[in-house]
Amino acid sequence: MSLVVLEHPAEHVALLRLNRPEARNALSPELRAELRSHFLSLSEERAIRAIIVTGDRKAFAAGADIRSMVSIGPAEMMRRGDDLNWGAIRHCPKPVIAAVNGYALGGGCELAMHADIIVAGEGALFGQPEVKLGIMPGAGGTQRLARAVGRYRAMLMLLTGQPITAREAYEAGLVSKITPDEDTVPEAIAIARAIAAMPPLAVAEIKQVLHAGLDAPLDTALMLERRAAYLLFDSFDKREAMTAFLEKRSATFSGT
Ligand code: DAK
Repeated sequence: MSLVVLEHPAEHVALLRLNRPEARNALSPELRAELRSHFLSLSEERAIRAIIVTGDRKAFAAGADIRSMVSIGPAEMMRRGDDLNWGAIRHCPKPVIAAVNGYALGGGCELAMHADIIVAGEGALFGQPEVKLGIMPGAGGTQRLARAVGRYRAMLMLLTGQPITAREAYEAGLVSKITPDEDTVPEAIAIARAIAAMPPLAVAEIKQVLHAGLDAPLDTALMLERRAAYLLFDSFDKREAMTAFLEKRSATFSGT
């Protein structure tokens, strides 16, 4: 049985469903390897224009698999090379949408924060409880969380291990949109379809520039933005989109 199930809920849209419900979708080494392999191939698949990651109603993911970590030391953790798994998601050029229901804890919260857009069900809980286990986040939990919600809210969550609700996460800027629990995945699919209908080169450039620019000095980031914007003027899709607007018809994009 696959630990990550690949579905195609709409044209140009891939959905990856974590499938370890009995362990609250804890991210075992095997599950991470499957997730990585899906991201590597979907990143290269031209027909795919948006990727959704989701879990089930009880858990998006309850974090790294504690059972697989309880008796290992730093050398074994390093040998596992987990950053290669995260890197496959981090470097994915397609927009990634996390559809979160239930627990998004530890590595699960970090997985959600690897996404470009987070849609959360009202009952979702986001937290970094690693401190309770005598460790700390190792996949961006201190850095991405602080960038998303600010250092003071992040510090509170990280040092107490207490989760926040979907509503609190939305108000803090960690969540893009809240939905009733049953609508989380349909909403993520609707967003993915809307993105998939956009010119792919423009989508890819916007994603790349937003991420790269956020951690660069403002002048450098603005230059990155201008360069990418100039580049898009060379695309077939830009000519098609503007011509279609002037001719009052809908555009057809080829990703060129
Ligand atoms: N790992 C392994 N098994 C887990 C799990 C996890 N993270 N979370 C839940 N499970 C398993 C439970 O052991 C239980 O298994 P059985 O006893 O049935 O065999 C089953 O899932 C159902 O769990 P519960 O009975 O506890 O279910 P509840 O609905 O009552 O509670 C819960 C759900 C998510 C609130 C609770 O299970 C929970 O607190 N889970 C642990 C959450 C957590 O502490 N997450 C953080 C894990 S550490 C690194 C540095 C750090 C890390 C990794 C790398 N580097 C240096 C690179 C670590 C990151 C983490 O994420």
